[in-house]
Amino acid sequence: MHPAAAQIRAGDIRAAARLMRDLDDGVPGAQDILKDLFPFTGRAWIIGVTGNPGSGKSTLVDQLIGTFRAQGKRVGVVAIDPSSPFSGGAILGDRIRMQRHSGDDGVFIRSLATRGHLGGLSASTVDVASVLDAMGFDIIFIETVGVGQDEIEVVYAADTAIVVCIPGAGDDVQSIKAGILEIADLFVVNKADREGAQRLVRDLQMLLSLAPQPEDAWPPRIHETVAVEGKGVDDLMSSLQTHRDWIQAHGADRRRAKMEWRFWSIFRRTLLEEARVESRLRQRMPSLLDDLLARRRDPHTLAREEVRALFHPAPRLSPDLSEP
Ligand SMILES: Nc1nc2c(ncn2[C@@H]2O[C@H](COP(=O)(O)OP(=O)(O)O)[C@@H](O)[C@H]2O)c(=O)[nH]1
Ligand SMILES: [Mg+2]
Repeated sequence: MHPAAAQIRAGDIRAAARLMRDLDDGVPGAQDILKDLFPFTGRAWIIGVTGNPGSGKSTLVDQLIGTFRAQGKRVGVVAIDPSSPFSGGAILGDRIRMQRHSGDDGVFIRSLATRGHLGGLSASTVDVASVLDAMGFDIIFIETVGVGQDEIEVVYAADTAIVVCIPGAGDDVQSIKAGILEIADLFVVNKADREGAQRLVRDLQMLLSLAPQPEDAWPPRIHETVAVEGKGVDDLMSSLQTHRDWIQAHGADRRRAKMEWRFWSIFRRTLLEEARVESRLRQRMPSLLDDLLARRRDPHTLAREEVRALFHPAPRLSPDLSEP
């Protein structure tokens, strides 16, 4: 076993934090450590929480951490906020919000900077969660801002997916993205102390009834909460447990689908990385861009040619064969 993997298995938080940072940064070699940890993963309950910025995800997670800790569970949190990779504002915010758990070694909170472009966000987030999984954390929250497809996919990687909505202008049912309805196991209408919460619940119920589920599927539930006051958190918690029981009884197909999703996500990233190196595209990019901007070539044809060239490199004729 890689020494760092052994340290992490032994509960070394610093070694774990270092590996998570390296995974997030795409440092070569980090995946070798993860490889040794992988056999010890698959035990944690991964709960994805997504929703618009400011909807109260961190506040809610903070409440749920408290409840899980009261049950003696160890809890990890991976928080991602693509809106603030530079300012670090949200990262600081999350730290402060969850500060009451900062002295608790049964809680580990990690904010990712989401430098992972090239479709790397989803893959590296799940990898980071795997580190916590291998360390024996019972519950792992993945908090993402529900802005792009990638963030939605991160939630798809979870065992249980919570989508947080709030009443009020700009965050009503119309703004609930296609794709999110399908992935949500539990809807939370947070800030239920505000006007319009009940209407939002009714709208969600209607939307769900319009999208008929297969008979054997989990019927998504809707909960109202006031996360700042802890209101509704107990009910949400009991639905979470019910969902957990449900996936343990009926979740085999789902686990397969998620593993397949994870594989393709890594495959896509690996392919892009390899292609970038192999084709030396980076070096050739300036002249390619000149051609594209001058409309001498079009990006579709160019991309296809580059991909074809990777798989079918032009045979290099040896000098004596090429001469007649
Ligand atoms: N009125 C009200 N405010 C809330 C509630 N939950 C969270 N907030 C506030 O909403 C703001 C954003 O919360 P935060 O948890 O950081 O949202 P996130 O960006 O989704 O993680 C904070 O100022 C919270 O105190 C709630 O139920 N009611
Ligand atoms: Mg947050």
